Amino acid sequence: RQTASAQLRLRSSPHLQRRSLSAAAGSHAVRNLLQVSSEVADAVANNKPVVALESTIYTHGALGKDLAQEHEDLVRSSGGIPAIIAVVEGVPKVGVSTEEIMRMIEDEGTVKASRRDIAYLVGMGLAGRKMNGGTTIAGTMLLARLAGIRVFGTGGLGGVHRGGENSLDVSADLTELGRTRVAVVSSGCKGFLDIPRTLEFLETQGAYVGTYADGRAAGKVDFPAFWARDSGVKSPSVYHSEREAAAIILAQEQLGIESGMLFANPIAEEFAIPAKEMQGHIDQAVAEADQKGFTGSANTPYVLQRLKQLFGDRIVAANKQLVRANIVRATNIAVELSRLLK
Ligand code: PSU
Ligand code: MN
Repeated sequence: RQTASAQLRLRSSPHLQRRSLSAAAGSHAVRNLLQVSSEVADAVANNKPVVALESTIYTHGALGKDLAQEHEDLVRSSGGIPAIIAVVEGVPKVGVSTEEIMRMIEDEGTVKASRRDIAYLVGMGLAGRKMNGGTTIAGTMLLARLAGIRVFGTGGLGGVHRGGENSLDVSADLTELGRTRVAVVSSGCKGFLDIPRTLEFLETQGAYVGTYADGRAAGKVDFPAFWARDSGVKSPSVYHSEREAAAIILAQEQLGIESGMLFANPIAEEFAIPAKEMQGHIDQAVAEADQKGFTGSANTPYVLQRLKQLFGDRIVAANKQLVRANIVRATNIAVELSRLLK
């Protein structure tokens, strides 16, 4: 173990680190448009453990107004530096304040912002029409990468929707993982998605997918389904520790492989809701969304909101807990990565 660590340290020369930043991140134009808080900029420059946090979860997740502050506190108490990411009044920001998030929650016009929406919101802002955007996993990864952030903790990844082979409703989170080198820690993806096709798609995109083994033998670990620990589909890979995850992230960077990585983290047993218990409610919510025409980017928020009504507080508690656990796991990975880079 010592030897591997020494090797990783040796190879992380300042030269390699500089080159590993994307060409765009170094350009004047990006530096002028992208606003990175001084705390986050300093932390990135000095390889401190920065953790990106998405804002869609606050603006469109309906999990409560204090969530952003709770998450920031959690990153800090775990030894990291939080970087909430959003488009605030037309400005793409990394290191958004919790006051700004509050204002975005209150603004009914706040857009759910994926990759396709970023330049639109920023361009409109430049033209004088200032809009807010809560960034999805895809939108957050894109901006995190531009700011040089390597690790991102969140709830659930978007995926291939049921019937996606016909509707082509495939979350841009998946293609983002194929093209943007950021490590995402999530509880897999929602049980109302088509998980086998989601994993097939990620494989095609060249995105690493590993699940925290939690003491289980590799062959026994499912890719998790958000509220449920098991999805019935085996995880393509497993990791056994945060240090292993950090080493995998560093290897990807030093090999210059540009794709992102997904480190799945199953929900804790005591908060988990077995898939069988949820199936009926999921089927109902998905069917309703279909009938009422909640397609595209409106699908996930509708289904989540409906499940909350159908299933009650237990689902909210599970959702909150799993996001917290993922943020702690992400922070621990960032801390390990920071050690490897010293
Ligand atoms: N999972 C949640 N709450 C959410 C989302 C996922 O528990 O709000 C959001 C994430 O931001 C994710 C997005 O990136 O939904 C995926 O949406 P779509 O399927 O439209 O790409
Ligand atoms: Mn979609």
